[in-house]
Amino acid sequence: MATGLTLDQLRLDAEQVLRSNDRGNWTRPSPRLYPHQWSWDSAFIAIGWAHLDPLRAIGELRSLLEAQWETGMIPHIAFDPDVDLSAYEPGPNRWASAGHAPPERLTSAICQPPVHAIALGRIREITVQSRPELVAHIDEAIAELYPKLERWHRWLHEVRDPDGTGLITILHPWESGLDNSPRWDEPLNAVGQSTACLERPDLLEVSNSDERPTNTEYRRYMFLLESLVALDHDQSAAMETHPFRAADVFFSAILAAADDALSELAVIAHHPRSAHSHRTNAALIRKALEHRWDPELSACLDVDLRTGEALRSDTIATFAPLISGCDLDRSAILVERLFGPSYCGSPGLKWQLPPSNAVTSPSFDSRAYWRGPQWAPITWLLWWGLSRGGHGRSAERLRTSALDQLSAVGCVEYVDPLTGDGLGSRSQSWTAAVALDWLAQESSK
Ligand code: 9WN
Repeated sequence: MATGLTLDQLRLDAEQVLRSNDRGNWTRPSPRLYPHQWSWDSAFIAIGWAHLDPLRAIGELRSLLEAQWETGMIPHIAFDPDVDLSAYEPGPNRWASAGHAPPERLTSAICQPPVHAIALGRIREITVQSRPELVAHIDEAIAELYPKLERWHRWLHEVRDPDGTGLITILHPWESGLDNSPRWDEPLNAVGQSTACLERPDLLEVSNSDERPTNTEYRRYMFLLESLVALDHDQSAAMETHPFRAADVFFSAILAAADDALSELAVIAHHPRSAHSHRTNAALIRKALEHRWDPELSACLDVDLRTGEALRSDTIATFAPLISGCDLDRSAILVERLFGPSYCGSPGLKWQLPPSNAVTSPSFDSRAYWRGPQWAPITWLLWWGLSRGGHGRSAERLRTSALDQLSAVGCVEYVDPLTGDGLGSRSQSWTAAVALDWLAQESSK
């Protein structure tokens, strides 16, 4: 593991991580733990590639979109048929997605947060700054990819929010990307457990199984997968009857920011009249997030759609409005909370970076995956949201602390906020990608 790197060494290290996980036109999230293509990982990874090779960055998104379903959904995993399929579970056979996935493609059957349009916009920005001679090529690629991203967003708005509430429903904690976050404890505990043989190749790759979700959580994840397979992935049926349905504020906030990004891409892609509808969609989500605000907790709360109850946890999802964009009063409260004692300002933290769960929360566990550790792509989303919202100084605080941490621990998957230990995979592509993006800001200062 890299320790005590200078920023120049970190840049080389991050580049090496991307290059060693490169599979030609897509990138593994990590060499062994995640050997296939993951949806939101690829979006972050594309931002990293943009600093090395903008056309390769486009290739990353293009290859992911080749796995897009006819419906518009981008599956959360596009499986690599050349990898031994027992290397990652659940593999393609469990998802039974043939007939839905594009012909000859092996995919999962759920989705992940829609960071893709944000990534495409960022690739263009980076190219304008660093390789202006390539901007025309990027714009051609935007014209090619925009219709696919438009279908993806339309699917989310129409299928996962059929009543136009402004909040997107997720059908599996894996769709949130923050898998075993305490946000989902209550609805997940109400879900049955699969009795199928449980394969956990992931536990062979991490030094301590406590850093990964538990077997009970996995049995529930598998139960949900089996429920979706039993419906042959019929989304409208799942939206009525599936045993896990939650309105996800963090996912929705990312979609709002991505709708804004898509409105700018629409203009470049010669669809200027669509720009307005993307902005309208973003505004609808922002309004819905306002209604999800809990003044007592000063947090934006998810909803368990099976009970209609708010999910009262204090996790990183609290800060969803900083990503979607919100008014000044709300952002001032959230910035104060972000740097306050439950999050970055907790006195015990090694680096002042947001833990995935409030340090003051009873469910906080500094080593357990999404129940406490710090994750670089999440810090990146907050950094990007703060910069976009005009909170430049706060954004800069996150960026400099993140670079301090990365220089000390390298491009690991997640970090124990108390000890500063790097956890999970040692060569995580999205960590390397956001490191390259933050380092580029350093050189342009
Ligand atoms: C399940 C690849 C993915 C990330 C997720 C992260 C983890 C998978 C797993 O790894 O999830 O999708 O096997 O635990 O939670 O956010 O996209 O890096």
